[in-house]
Amino acid sequence: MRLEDLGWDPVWEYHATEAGGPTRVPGRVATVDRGRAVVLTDEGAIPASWHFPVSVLGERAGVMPAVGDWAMITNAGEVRTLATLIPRRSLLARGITGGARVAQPLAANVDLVMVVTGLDGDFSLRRIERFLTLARSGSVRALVVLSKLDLIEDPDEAIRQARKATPGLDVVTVSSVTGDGLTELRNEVKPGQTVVLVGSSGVGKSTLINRLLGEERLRTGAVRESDDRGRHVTTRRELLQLPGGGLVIDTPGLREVGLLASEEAVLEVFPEIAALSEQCRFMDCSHVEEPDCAVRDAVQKGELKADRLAGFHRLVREQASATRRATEHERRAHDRALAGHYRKTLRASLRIKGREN
Ligand SMILES: Nc1nc2c(ncn2[C@@H]2O[C@H](COP(=O)(O)OP(=O)(O)OP(=O)(O)O)[C@@H](O)[C@H]2O)c(=O)[nH]1
Ligand SMILES: [Mg+2]
Ligand SMILES: [Zn+2]
Repeated sequence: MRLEDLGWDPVWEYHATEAGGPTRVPGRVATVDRGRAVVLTDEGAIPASWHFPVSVLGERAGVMPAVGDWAMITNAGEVRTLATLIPRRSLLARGITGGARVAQPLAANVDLVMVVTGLDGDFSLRRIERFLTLARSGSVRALVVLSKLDLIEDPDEAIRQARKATPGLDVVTVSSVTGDGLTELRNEVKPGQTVVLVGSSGVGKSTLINRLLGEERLRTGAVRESDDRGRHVTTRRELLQLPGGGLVIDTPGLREVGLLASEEAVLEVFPEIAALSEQCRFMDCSHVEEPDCAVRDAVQKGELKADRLAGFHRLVREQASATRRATEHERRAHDRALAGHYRKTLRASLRIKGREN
């Protein structure tokens, strides 16, 4: 493994020299679990332990390490550790644009966000919009990927709507089954650049990456027949190298949009649970039965009252059923309104530009 193939360049090198010394080597964080990370270095993939907060070179406050981070790790000893992170060029995080609570880091040093939506029964403009906020949170360029092209007879209307709702962005249609659009997608992952795929569970992110890798490396899973939703097959973010250069990050499908919004509202009422959930192994942990759940751990240790967690679950359930009651009709209306909103915003920004000139 050469560092250059992982996106290493003279600027990273400069920082690494500053943070370096004979006992540290640079590498790129490929996966992050609680207290453990896998770091890709020129000696290969190395497991390293970490403790929150991890220091960042030249910055006062430490952070949670994120997939995509460049890090200096100790170069000897039985247990290698993440010694320090090199300042990020970009960070995608959930919760920043919501103006809410704690931001959860999703991926660092990303050049492009691919927002993936299926052209099957799960197609939703609103969801595309929700995922675009992630790209905006990190000021990273976004690309809209409409997947499962083989499953729709006449995709034109959906494509037209998606283009209209995302002015200024490229929209690519692909099928992992027929291979349509894969070359175009592959060309978007330039050597040395890092692309992250985001989108709901079941839209085919891992399948796409397997196609780009040319092998079945990532686990994929069937969607529910009733509504084409996925079953959260991918459980953690992972950075992978594509043959021929370029890096991709696979991510677990975030919760469905409505739930995500209500979930955030619920978390505002339970700030201590919001803070704890940052340490759960899974980003979308529901604190019910997932392994390594920091919230349930806290209850067990007596740091959080069981009543509070029960109250939290009750409110989440209520919100979820309220979301389910929203009819298809309402969703359509919302999508139409959103398309209108985009048109207006675009017109307004054109007017502003016109005035400046
Ligand atoms: N027909 C068709 N099926 C696809 C396509 N891409 C993926 N699938 C299927 O969709 C299902 C879900 O695919 P995954 O790749 O696991 O979806 P994902 O987005 O990674 O889902 P999570 O990991 O749960 O977030 C699998 O059964 C895939 O075989 C496609 O282009 N066409
Ligand atoms: Mg997946
Ligand atoms: Zn949890």
